[in-house]
Amino acid sequence: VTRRVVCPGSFDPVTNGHLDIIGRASGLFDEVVVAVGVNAGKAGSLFTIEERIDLVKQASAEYGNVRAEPFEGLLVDFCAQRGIRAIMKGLRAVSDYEYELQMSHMNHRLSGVETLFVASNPLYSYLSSSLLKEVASLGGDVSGLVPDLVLSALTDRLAERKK
Ligand code: COD
Repeated sequence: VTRRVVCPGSFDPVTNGHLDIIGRASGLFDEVVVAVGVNAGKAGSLFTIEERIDLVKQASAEYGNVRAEPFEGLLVDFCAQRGIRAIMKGLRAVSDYEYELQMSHMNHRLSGVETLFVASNPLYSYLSSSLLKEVASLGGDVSGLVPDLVLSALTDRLAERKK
């Protein structure tokens, strides 16, 4: 059997924190499907769904067993449509835990899908896409927190927005 796992999120844009989890999933499973939320809760994303998927694809190309797909609606439906029985999530801090635990119970109740939690790499445990965007938009140096290709996409997009 091919063991597959889903790593879901908004990825607006993908950071080294996300990539740490994706890379670890890639080592544990035969295939990783990164599910990029079309709406994913947050109003006004900086990158379009196509751009977010493209950045994930490029940044995770080196792993060889990672693909990225858009998703809309319930995550459990995305998993069920593909016959995938596990979701992998990173836990950064206690603040992530409550909401993640709540979602994992709900998802399990809805479809029986299992959620696997891995402890975030301490190098990136304070990192979120929203904080990254805030710091970058105010002129802070975010190099080292995202891959170079994401850094240049971010720099370009923020410059366009200023015009
Ligand atoms: N280090 C390690 N892991 C990280 C880091 C970091 N620095 N940053 C993020 N992560 C991991 C976390 O596991 C996180 O959950 C994931 O990456 C994605 O992060 P984001 O911020 O891109 O995505 P979110 O939190 O906005 O994504 C939320 C979902 C889209 C997964 C969620 O809302 C969802 O499943 N929605 C679909 C609708 C649905 O099914 N709802 C019912 C849920 S019970």
